[in-house]
Amino acid sequence: MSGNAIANAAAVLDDAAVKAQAVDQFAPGSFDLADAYRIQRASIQRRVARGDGIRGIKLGFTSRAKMIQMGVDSLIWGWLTETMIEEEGGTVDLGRYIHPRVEPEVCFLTRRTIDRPITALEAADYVEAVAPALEIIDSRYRNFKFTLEDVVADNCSSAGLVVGPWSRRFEGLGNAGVGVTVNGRLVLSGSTAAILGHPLRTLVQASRLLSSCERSLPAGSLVMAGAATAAHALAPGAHIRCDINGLDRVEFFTG
Ligand code: OOG
Repeated sequence: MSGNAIANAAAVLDDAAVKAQAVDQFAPGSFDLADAYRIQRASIQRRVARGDGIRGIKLGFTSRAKMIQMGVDSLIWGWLTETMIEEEGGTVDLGRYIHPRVEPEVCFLTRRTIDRPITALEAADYVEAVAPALEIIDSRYRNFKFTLEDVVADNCSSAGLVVGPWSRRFEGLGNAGVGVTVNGRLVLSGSTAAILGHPLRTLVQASRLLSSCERSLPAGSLVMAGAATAAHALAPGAHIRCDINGLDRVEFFTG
């Protein structure tokens, strides 16, 4: 794909996000996965040029539940920026989203620069703290329908994130119960074991993915490990709360 075509596709997706207006999927076979990551990078550069800052990365499709819900079967990654961070306990204005969905996640704060592939044994040493988190995904494609290449180009549907209190309680993280309630009613439940068997493994995967495209992640970055369950559609006037056993809770309201 030419540099121009990459820039054009990035502009289409970035405009869709800014205007909160869905766009059509790209024609099948328009670009391959390597080009999809180039489009993703170009769209993030547009955000950065507007003054947004990179805060970390997210992994996607780290659980079977997510792969099945979206019909995609490869692990993907995208960027998290400053303006995506919503206030914990605050009200999220759904007006800036197209068709937002929420999913329960584990968020890591990194302690060391990740600049090479790391092993599972090393992963804990790269973590400063862990927090329960809620990701708000919002595909820029009409009807939330996409191919693997489409969703990668669209920065893996990254749109918002709400991060709960940080802690260093890693003991039960490999198999902690996860529950999401909407207005007090349980809508999603599962275990952190659904995330690659143990959420810490996402750091291993992240380090490999970053190395394969010659990128590194500075200490102090956020790493969202991917949803433990399928995603749930958001509507205004709701109180969303996620509890992860052994960690704290994280919540927000929708307006
Ligand atoms: C793509 C993003 C997947 C996750 O946690 O697995 C994702 C999507 O489902 O729109 O964020």
